[in-house]
Amino acid sequence: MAAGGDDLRPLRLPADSLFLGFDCSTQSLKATVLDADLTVVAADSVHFDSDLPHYGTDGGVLRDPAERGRIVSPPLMWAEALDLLLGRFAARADLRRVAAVSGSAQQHGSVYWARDAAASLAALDPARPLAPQLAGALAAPEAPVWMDSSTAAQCREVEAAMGGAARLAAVTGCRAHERCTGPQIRKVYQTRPAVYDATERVSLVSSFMASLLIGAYACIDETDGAGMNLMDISTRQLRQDALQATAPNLEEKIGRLAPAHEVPRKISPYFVQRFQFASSCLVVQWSGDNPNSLAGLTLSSPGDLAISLGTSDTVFGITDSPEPSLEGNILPNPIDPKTFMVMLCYKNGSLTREDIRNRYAERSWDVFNRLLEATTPLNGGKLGFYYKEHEILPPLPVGYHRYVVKNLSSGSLDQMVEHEFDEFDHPSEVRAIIEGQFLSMRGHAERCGLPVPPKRIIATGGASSNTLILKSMASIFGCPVYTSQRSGMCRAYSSPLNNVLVPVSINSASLGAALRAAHGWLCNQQGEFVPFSCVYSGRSERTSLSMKLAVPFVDDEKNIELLNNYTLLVKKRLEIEQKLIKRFGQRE
Ligand code: ADP
Ligand code: XUL
Repeated sequence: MAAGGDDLRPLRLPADSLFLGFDCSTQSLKATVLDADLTVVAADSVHFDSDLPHYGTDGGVLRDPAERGRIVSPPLMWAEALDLLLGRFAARADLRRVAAVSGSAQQHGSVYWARDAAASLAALDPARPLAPQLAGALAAPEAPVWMDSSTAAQCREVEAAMGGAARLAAVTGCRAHERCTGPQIRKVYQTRPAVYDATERVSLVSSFMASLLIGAYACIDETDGAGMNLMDISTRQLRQDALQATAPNLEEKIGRLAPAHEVPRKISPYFVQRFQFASSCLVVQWSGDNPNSLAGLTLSSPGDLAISLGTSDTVFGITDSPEPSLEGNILPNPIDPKTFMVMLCYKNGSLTREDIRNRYAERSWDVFNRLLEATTPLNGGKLGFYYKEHEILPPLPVGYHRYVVKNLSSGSLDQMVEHEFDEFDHPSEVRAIIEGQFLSMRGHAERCGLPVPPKRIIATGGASSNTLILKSMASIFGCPVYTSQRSGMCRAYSSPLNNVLVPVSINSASLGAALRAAHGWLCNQQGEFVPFSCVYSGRSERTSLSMKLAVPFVDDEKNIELLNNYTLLVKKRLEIEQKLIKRFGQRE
């Protein structure tokens, strides 16, 4: 077996093989295909709202008008998206070449399988689409997703039973956040006991999708499993006390947890017959979208910080000595069993930026960017706190709050004062949301022990295509910002187009899943775990994995002075957050 380290020579992947990675995120199902040289040869996506309008989702989710904060998605929509995307690939390419498949999915969401669902999964008819065959296999037609914030009562109960929020965070990797799967399951048990009783197995979105592919219940992987408040972060096993604090008979409903690199099974006959996969095609454990992004960005240096600007905004890095906190999440690193991933998650990401764009910038990113450029860094002390959704960090309900901070030039927090404001001029609103989000990320990242200032930031997610947004990120964090190649040309691999370059957009989570598929294939071939870098080492510069510098950071006098002023604004912002929590918040 190869030893660890970056100078590893890559292990050979079979010539002509392909590796398929999915990302079942909040708004879409995306897929990336890599060849044996790790070049992206195809990418595609199904957008839930527009491609599957019959599910009636908005941004991929359904909001319950009868219960504030209850946000769900239909699992059958994800199954139908899988069918649709594979149908498109099968029409263009020879899926027999796919040696392994893996995937990524939004974290925390829970799917409730009915009794005997395993039998339905094993007996799918390849002549018929997937979704209608699964309708009877679900104990509930809807899955609560990560955006749900209706479990505050269950969070308090679980924390109390586990000896408090800090202890729960120390043993499971995070306190009980509303989106965590344990409190979500407890709510189903308490409020819909018939659904809970009828449930044979609870899957996360990741293991639900893997179950479809293997035609049996797939294990929850240890990385995504850390977002449940049920797994011991040190032993990576379910904890009896946490299971008991959540719901009865839960252990059998969750099943065994497995490492992210485990190769559970071969692809099921349904996919072999319907889409012509080889029956030898391996299905590698699916995991969460943030862990897969970590893999796709090949994040391996503790000085690097990744910031994902998707539906949620997340900030993450790696460490070998994680410090549990009340704000962040600690997860096992999906590609290195010896280290951990530390992550912050914001619910007000892209959809809230879009709301400000729609209100103040004519619904256009071009206008938004023009307004951003028309304002100066620091925004004249204007600070915005925009919560279109009930926020996780800080825990605050829906509401927009605006302040103007005076005396920033005094250089002292004591002399700075703030005044509440109703609404800023349009350009200032635009700068206030962008600067506000990054000031918050910097302040909270520092409190969770993430590297601040980082050596560099690697930005990903939909909004990372906006260089002006990244420019603000670089000034506030005081470091250069890199992006993975978000888009580029790839060789078409269907026969009439062979070797013709076609444009694709590359998503880091599905790219990470495709790399994890290749890694799982190698682990299976070697009969043991091999370091993840064996997949890409020595060839990342030549492939779709290479990073490019999006915004440099020059540490001249002007930029350092600006950075120092941002440091003061970070402190002021955290102070105002505390005041807002006292006024509106529901938690300590
Ligand atoms: P997810 O994977 O969570 O479904 P994505 O990472 O695909 O989401 O990001 C989608 C978001 O990207 C959209 O909601 C949109 O607001 C944002 N986005 C796309 N282009 C831009 C842009 N030029 N500037 C800012 N945000 C953008
Ligand atoms: C992470 C989280 C979100 C989802 C959305 O804890 O809840 O980032 O994974 O994709």
